[in-house]
Amino acid sequence: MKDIFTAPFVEEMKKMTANMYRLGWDERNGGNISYMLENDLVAEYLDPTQVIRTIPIGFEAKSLVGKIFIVTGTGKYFKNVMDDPETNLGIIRIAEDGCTAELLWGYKDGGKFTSELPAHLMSHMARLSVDPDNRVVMHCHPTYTLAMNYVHELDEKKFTHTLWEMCTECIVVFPDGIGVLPWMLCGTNSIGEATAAKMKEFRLVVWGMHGIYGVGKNLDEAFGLIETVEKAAQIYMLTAHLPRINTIKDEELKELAEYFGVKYRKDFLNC
Ligand code: 2HA
Ligand code: ZN
Repeated sequence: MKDIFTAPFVEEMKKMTANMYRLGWDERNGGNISYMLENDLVAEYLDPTQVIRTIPIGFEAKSLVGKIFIVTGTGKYFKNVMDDPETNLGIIRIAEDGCTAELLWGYKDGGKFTSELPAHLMSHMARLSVDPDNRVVMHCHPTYTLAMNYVHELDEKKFTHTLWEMCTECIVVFPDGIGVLPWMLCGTNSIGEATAAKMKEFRLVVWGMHGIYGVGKNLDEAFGLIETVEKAAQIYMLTAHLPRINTIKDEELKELAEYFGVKYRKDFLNC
């Protein structure tokens, strides 16, 4: 058996959480990540018959039975993952009943997965139904995106359109746009269900006045989506109070999307 501390997925989670912490997107215990792992790869590092303990997940994740995820811990700080991954992360497998998580490694201090596990697992289920390659769900509190929530209408078309106008690459990176939820109580199955419903259509979902969710086939892809939104939101917040002299026009956004061959939300443009 190989040493779990050298596993590529543990290494990736350490680097990603440290990076996101340094960007200021994950203050205190803010943010959470779940990353679906290849069962065969996990078996090189952990004995899959050795379950440390079981933890109820609070709903039924039938289509994820047998799937293994590495997930950030509840109340844990992204800042601390690098130095102590075994306390701040856990590796769980969804048990046969679909309602229980079997802990295979981590949460060493008796802890458990993020309080946002419903939103994560329900989003995994929704994304897998439209994209079988999806593996990552990422949530964080990026500063400018959050700031923008207070001064911009929380309307999917308008929010996406404004961000598309802020950087030339935006419509190419997230042509499918951004889903937007109003403020809702976090940590609940209800916000999980609402997020998952949006995830059938979008790879990015803003939680009004809270943060953002991004998904992808790997950590880089989910991060890259959020990073691009955050950059555009930063440009917006740096310019929103100033007279706008120039903008990327709708015909130009269309030209970009067509040149790069991306399937974009035509109904989010005004032409
Ligand atoms: O886990 O970000 O949404 C802390 C949060 C809750
Ligand atoms: Zn949050």
